[in-house]
Amino acid sequence: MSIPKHPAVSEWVSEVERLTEPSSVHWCDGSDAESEKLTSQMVDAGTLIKLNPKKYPSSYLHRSSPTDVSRTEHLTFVCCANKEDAGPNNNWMSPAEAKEKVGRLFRGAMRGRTLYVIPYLMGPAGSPHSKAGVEITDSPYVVANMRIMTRMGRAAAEAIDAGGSFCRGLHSLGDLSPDRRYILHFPEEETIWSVGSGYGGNALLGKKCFALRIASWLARQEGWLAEHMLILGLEDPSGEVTYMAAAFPSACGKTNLAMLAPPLESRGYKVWTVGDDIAWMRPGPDGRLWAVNPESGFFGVAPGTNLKTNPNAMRTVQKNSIFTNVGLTPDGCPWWEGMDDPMPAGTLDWQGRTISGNGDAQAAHPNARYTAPIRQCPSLSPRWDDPQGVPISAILFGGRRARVAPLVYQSRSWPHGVYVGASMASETTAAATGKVGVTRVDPMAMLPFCGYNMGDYFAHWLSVGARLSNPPKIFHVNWFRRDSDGNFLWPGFGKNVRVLSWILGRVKGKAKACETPIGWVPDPKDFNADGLDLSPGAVDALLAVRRNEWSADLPIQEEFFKKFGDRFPADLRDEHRALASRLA
Ligand code: SAT
Ligand code: MN
Repeated sequence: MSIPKHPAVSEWVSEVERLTEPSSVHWCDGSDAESEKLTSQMVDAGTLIKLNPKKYPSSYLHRSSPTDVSRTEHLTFVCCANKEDAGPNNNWMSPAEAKEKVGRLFRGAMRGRTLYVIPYLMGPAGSPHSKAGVEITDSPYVVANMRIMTRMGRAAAEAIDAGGSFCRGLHSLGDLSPDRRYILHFPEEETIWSVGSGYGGNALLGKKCFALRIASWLARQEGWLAEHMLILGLEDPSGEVTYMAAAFPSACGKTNLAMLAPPLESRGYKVWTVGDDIAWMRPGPDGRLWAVNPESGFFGVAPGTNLKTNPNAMRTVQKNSIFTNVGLTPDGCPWWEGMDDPMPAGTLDWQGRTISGNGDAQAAHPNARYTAPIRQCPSLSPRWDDPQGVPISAILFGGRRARVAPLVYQSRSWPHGVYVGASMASETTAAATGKVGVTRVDPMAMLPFCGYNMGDYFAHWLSVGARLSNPPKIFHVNWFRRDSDGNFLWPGFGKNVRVLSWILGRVKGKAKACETPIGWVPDPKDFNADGLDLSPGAVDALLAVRRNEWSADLPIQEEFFKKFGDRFPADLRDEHRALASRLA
């Protein structure tokens, strides 16, 4: 059966029906026939525009409401009984207040609309890592995206019926007004309420809401990690594959790294994609950390993606994909800034307007997205769906930083690595509403996604490490360092394989490194920069550890850590002090 029979599901659906008063109810089975029917209804309603079937078969464009284009962190809340448990990293509302205030917005919200019930599974079928959810939504666009991003249908129904436990996600578009928009998490009830937005991270409740915020809460109780990380396998010239997980904030290149196509001069290395956004990782009986990708699709940033920066993504989105807020060419193809060919005349912008000739008009919104099935990725790892997951040998933390952080360095130990993750900083991007380019501390790239007090989260990281006899080595990378004229020092993209291969060398105990106050950095003399066409002195500048810059960063970290009071682990305070004294 493709639809769960467990009474807990039908009872909850009835309850939501009484609250939201839809005109009809549709239980999604995830079938092709269902998808075709829903899609053609959306085309008729104008929610989707069919793209050129020769160039982009079975693919569609969706234009969102202009004020609903990214995550809204200020409208996102954790609603647990005790405010301290949500921590200073989350907005908090008491569960009673939240239900009263936002319950009102759900009352009658689905009048004249269809209520869709989406049973879904996060993670491979039959995996001890996996968890089930049910999302109720009045948005067929959400159904179409969830069908790509999660496992809908039989695997989900079986998991729900077998266990009877599932994450409840209630979503309504409401009136799409930011004034009546709330993304609420009730971790103690494994429940999500989202109203007033149709945007990915706010509305595809399996993704950030369940797989990160609720899952991180569960993971702490159950002894595992739910992380904002890509997972890749790096195959070396001998054919051996080593798995790495990497955390970068939204729109900082996780998808590009996960699908990295090494250039010819790196012959012999190959990257296999396991996931591009979320990793669920747990200690295995062998003392290693094992990871699965809970998702089954990509919700990637379109602008800047092209055959040079990410050829695998370009091939992945060639069919069965949904494009949101990109431009539309006169021959019915998606177009965004940074695509390989120049914008064809007559292209419409992301709101369907003709583009004026003055040259600064944007065709795509900077946070325009594609939703595409992972199975279409040419670099897809044969183990992406392995119920056991893959063993992680290296964890990378990375920010977008013009200064301070070198291209790559290795932490001194697991606790020091946790400190490196906890203190990482990055410049903000268009993935969230607000100012772009502001540097903020974003620990493990989880600041918007950790569903509980980050002081406890850091302690949990330390305790997971203590349970691993063979923990991954922890690194920090920064592709975004600039020279004094503001130019990027590092070419990035495919060339990042140079950094991955140094990391692999460290994992295998083969690559040389220099000890610095912040950790182990490649020796500029033996860092392979041949053929990269870097400016003179770039390697030294990329790898430099400038004590004055680092010392200036310490008070910023300290101020951030202070917010967590007693919940901030003493071991990390010690790491902070030790770094300060190494820098002095
Ligand atoms: O949150 S989304 O899934 O919409 C994308 C992101 O910001 O990482
Ligand atoms: Mn993300």
